[in-house]
Amino acid sequence: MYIRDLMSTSEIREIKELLKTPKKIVIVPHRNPDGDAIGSTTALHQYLTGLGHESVIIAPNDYPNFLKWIPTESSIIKYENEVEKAKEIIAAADIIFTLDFNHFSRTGMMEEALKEAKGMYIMIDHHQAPDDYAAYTYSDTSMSSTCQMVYHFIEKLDDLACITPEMATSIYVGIMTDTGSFRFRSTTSTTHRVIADLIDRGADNTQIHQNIYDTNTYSRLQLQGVALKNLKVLPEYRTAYITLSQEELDSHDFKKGDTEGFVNFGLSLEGIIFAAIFIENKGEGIIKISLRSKGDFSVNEFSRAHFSGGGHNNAAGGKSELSIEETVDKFISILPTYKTQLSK
Ligand SMILES: [Mn+2]
Repeated sequence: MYIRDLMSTSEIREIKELLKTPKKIVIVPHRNPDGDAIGSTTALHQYLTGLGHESVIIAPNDYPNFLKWIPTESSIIKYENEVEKAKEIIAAADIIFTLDFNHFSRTGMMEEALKEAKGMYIMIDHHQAPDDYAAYTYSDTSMSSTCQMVYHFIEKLDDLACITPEMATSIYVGIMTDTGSFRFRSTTSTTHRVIADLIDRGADNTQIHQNIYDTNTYSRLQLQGVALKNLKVLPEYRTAYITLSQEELDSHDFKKGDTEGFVNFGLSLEGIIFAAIFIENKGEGIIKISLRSKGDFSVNEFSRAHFSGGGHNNAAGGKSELSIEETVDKFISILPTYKTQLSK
């Protein structure tokens, strides 16, 4: 497998040429889309529509309510709900953009339809170890977000003037959510320059922040209380973890997205550099795991090695088919192997 980091100028020229005539385009985010996935797909969708293309976003499944105000998101087709219609659109596409993921398996049940598609693939993504299915791969793991890459993609095509206030809003959302509001290491001076330009182009930063973060419900706040009560600290490994059982979720009217950000509570403790959350999902028969770290400790490698997942150096996901207690026991039993790295 070959990995190419950035698009060459000749590739950009080819893509520009390709987009000169109207095309049937499908844009696909990963399963369980987050702010970056919805922000990047809607921004690209608006851009391509503006150029005169026939563009459709098809998401594998639904996403949380706090994202349901982003410009043009209401037009997104959810594959899970409209399989036949979505399959037809995918099969007829000339170009398929895949955003914020780099392996078909990240689209769940959509994988098959994507594998059978005849259209040309263009990948824009910042996750590690991209697959090689795309004719054009714009992969850069140093990027804060796919949204920032969509901005640079439009910049490379010399079309920044096409960015409307709505597109600026979409792009802003993904950069803000994927950087923990501009505080993660991936936030560079360039990220801030992009953000400044988006504000100049009409993104209302205060309103966007409110729309995403000031959407708590009483039951979610109560669930947050349970998570904090369950927080355990392992000072010798500078590690903290949280568990949430299905029962605890059920008694707090749990909805998709309610536990978003909970994993970071542990990381806010002084001296803690590794945080985990274990969330029971009886429906899928698994424990969903989120991992976060500060500094050099790679939760991507940790998850790949032990919890069949992956992601970025400082943020990764994983899963376990053991019970929640067994999963936590396994987690704790692995930590001594990493003692040197964790005590650095
Ligand atoms: Mn992302």
